[in-house]
Amino acid sequence: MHTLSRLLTAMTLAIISGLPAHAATATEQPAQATAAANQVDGEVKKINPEQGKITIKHGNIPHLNMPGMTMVFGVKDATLLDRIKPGDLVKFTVTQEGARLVITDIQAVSTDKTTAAPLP
Ligand SMILES: [Cu+2]
Repeated sequence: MHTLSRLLTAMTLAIISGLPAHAATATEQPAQATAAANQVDGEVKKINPEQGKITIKHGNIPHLNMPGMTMVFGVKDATLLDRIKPGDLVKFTVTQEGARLVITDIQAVSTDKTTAAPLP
């Protein structure tokens, strides 16, 4: 009986610890020296210059182990937000600083969505 409940506890813990996939992979992934060279495709959804934040529908980010999704990023320098506007298709560079994902560079590639590859 004791053995069974201990086994169940261990299994439950294993399941729980595997749940927050996005957060877990973000913190467990070691920083890579090549991160700065990895450009990510995205579409600007929202810009918040006051808080230095930007919402991007981004494509796959292999070096952060992240599939495509819409999420909020911080920016290294608020002036990066001056060159883009919501609706822009962009290429950006993102690195991990502690628990935060920070965009260190971003540029609009085209506002013509018909010629761009569709995001997942
Ligand atoms: Cu994401």
